[in-house]
Amino acid sequence: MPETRSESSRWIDLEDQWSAHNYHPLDVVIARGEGIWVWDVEGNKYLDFLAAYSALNQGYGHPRIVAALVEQAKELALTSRAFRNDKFGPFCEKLSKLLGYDKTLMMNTGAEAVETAIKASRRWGYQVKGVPTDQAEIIVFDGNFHGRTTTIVSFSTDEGARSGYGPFTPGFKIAPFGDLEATRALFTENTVAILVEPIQGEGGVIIPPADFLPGLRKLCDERNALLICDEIQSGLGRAGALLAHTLTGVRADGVTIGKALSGGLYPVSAFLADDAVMGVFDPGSHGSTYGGNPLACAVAEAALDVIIDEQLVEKSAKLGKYLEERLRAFDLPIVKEIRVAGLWAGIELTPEAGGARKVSEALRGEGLLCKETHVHTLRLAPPLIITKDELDWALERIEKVLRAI
Ligand code: IF1
Repeated sequence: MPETRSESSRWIDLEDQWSAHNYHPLDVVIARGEGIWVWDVEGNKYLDFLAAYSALNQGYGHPRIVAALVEQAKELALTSRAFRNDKFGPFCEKLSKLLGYDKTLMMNTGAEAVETAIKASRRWGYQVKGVPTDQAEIIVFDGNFHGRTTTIVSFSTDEGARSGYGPFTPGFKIAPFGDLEATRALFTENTVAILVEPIQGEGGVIIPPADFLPGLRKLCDERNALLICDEIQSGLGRAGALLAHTLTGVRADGVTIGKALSGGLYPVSAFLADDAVMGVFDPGSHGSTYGGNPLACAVAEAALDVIIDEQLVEKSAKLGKYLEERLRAFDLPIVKEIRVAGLWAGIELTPEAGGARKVSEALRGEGLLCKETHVHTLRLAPPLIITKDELDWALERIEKVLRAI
């Protein structure tokens, strides 16, 4: 056995020597993925319960998405937006119609989609609402995670994500997540938008009160501001809907999506809004070399087709209810709170449990990969293609490990 251990440590040593230490990953060296399963360099098999933070809602190496990637790569991968191509327009139409907005602006990473939403909101504020130049304010929420650019971490409340990166971008106000009155109190005549995750992922699957998003919608309508929902993690089926915020009967003025938009094959993200907002962009005012390239569009088209054709949204909603039922039946003293939306769960442990990292480590030993967040919360987010039997297999191990803590 010592020989096979050296397999993993060889990779770990290389990573530690040659990569920046900007993560603290589990010491599992994955070599192959298929569906909900991955295999490490030693041949050990694991069920992935993180799904690359919901980028893998369709599972690893989905054949339809891989085929689309391979076929398109042979034809045409990147033209830049200096020219037109035969994939971009049709995909923008598909995505806009699927999510119900007039227009799409394609980017690559989630952070870029969020930056696009921030730029759109500020320009809308100046051009449409009439806010004095450079006075635009955007309300965000504590515990937010919208990416890691210097502007985005400017309004992060996570010291680990923002310390040492100043000077920070002004123009953001932070309200307590879920608190409508505190949000109302932060509004001024210069407020151009509210930027909110319908459910906070990194925060540990934090689900706001049922009246929160409808209340934000009402506030934005009353005070002439845009409601922007960041659905990069909560969207595309994870929370049991194409867009999680619509579960509360609300329609946002702008939406960011990413991650599962490409099924974990290629970085694709987008900002969607109606013409009244998207019209603030004119040629040369925003862009990206790879944004919306033909390969990205082909991959994302297949990724969306898989979500629709395999009814992953419905599956997430239905199996998510079963997941919640099973988790709540654990009834364990070390569990402080269980939060579930679709096939997305946060199990918050009591401080006495000593943190969720050891649970992630113990689960790895049971053949299940997942990740802790904010010290005490175990985050569960399997690919949405998981079957009930596979979910039972995972829940058996999760219960066993939690009972042993
Ligand atoms: C990491 C978690 C963190 C996101 C939402 C925008 C982005 C993300 C709601 C930016 C990205 C990723 C980033 C990754 C870990 C993961 C994550 F929430 F999913 F768990 F960090 F908080 N909006 N979330 O969740 O998208 O630019 O990364 O494509 O940075 O460690 P990106």
